[in-house]
Amino acid sequence: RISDEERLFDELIANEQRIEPRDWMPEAYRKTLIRQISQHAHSEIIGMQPEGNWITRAPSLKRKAILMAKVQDEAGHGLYLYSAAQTLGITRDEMMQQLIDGRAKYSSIFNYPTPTWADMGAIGWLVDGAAICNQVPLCRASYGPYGRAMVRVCKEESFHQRQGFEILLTLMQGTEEQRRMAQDAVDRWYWPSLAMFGPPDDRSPNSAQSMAWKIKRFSNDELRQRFVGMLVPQAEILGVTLPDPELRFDEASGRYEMGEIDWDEFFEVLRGNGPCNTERLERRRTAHEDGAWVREAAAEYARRQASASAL
Ligand code: FAQ
Repeated sequence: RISDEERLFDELIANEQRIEPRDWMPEAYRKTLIRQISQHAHSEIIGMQPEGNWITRAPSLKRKAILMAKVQDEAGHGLYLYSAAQTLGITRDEMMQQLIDGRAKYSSIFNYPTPTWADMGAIGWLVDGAAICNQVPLCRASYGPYGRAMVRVCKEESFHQRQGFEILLTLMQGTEEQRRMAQDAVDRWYWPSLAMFGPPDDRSPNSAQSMAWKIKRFSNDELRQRFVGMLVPQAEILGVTLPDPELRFDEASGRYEMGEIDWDEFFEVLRGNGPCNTERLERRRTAHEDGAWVREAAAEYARRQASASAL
């Protein structure tokens, strides 16, 4: 027998209405959301590092100002998402501890290095492009605070994607060496950006339930298809080649056929064995420890303000 509360929850979901923090929800729904939203928040925070690597070396003052603004947006998205996760009953301290202990996941994509300036272009174009494809449907996620956070995040991501596209376009209109640098970055980021959407549908244990709860609206493979469909005409404008010789549009099925993603590599990265996993976590851990005095000072200041106003 299902309870009245559960019936109401099911009705809200069926009617495309939103679940809010104080509403009753199944424990598994709460857990799934904490998992996904905290992983998403961690991705934004760890995701600041690959691009942070180029802030001091951006090729002009203008490029530097833009890149700084983008990385700051990522910090903002992370904080926004941690706040959304906190409405589900987990504290920020717990989430941060899970991340720095290496118990939490964050997107595989941020474990790849950024050796050249063109990587800033490829990240904007491909990584933010994939993020938009994945996150626009999340604006309609059934959990209110998550869906609303996504609206603002997506607006900022589209600016990020345009700036990446524009970096690549500038390089592609430059010297032979600059064109080679742009193509090399696209070659290195293309496959990992496809893997951002997660494992194939038949190996995605969470998808069915998350779709039934209307957290996810499309499957991992459906979103990957959409992403490739977006990239193909843009790659043509850029003049870059997508590094998949098997990629072609199949008129009959209306789908893109593509080469096989290296799933062994993907799962290795998830297990902590990607090219930069250790470095990324170490950096976050050090930043957290170095920032301890700031958190303590802020907490002490808040305590004094509260006791002063109580007088
Ligand atoms: N990396 O059953 P599924 C950004 C895990 S965008 C690592 O399919 P689900 C913006 C998955 O967690 C990047 N782990 O799982 C930016 C699960 O493990 P668990 C962040 C992955 O949740 C741009 C297991 O595999 N975006 O940060 C990945 O239904 C530039 C089985 O998978 C989001 O987080 C992966 N790629 O679908 C920032 C979007 N894929 O938890 C800076 C929100 C899968 O059971 C610079 N998240 N896994 O132990 C989602 O939409 C979903 O969580 C998916 C995965 C689609 C990522």
